[in-house]
Amino acid sequence: MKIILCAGAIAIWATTAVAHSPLDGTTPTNGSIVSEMPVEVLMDFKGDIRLTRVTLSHADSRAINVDLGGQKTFAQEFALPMQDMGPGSYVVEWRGLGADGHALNGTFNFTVKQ
Ligand SMILES: [Cu+2]
Repeated sequence: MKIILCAGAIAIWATTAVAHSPLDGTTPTNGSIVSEMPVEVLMDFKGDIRLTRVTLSHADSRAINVDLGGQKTFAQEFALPMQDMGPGSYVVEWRGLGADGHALNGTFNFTVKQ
């Protein structure tokens, strides 16, 4: 009985997290191909969030931490500095805390042309 209750609780939590779908848009947009590496990536959320960790990875190199500027307040829009690691595919992975206390996370990617 206890196990069934736990599974139910996890299912509800997962549904809630997905329902938030917190990221409204990014620049560059998810999956886009750009001609050169952007100096900054813009992230626009549907509600206030506090980013706790953002990493940038490229090809086979190790993910690097993106500077969050020591932000301590909740906001809806972020401009985060990027590092040019050459042409190819980049993945931005982010983690944060929603204003209601839920942990949120996601990824988006873009490709810099050869
Ligand atoms: Cu929530």
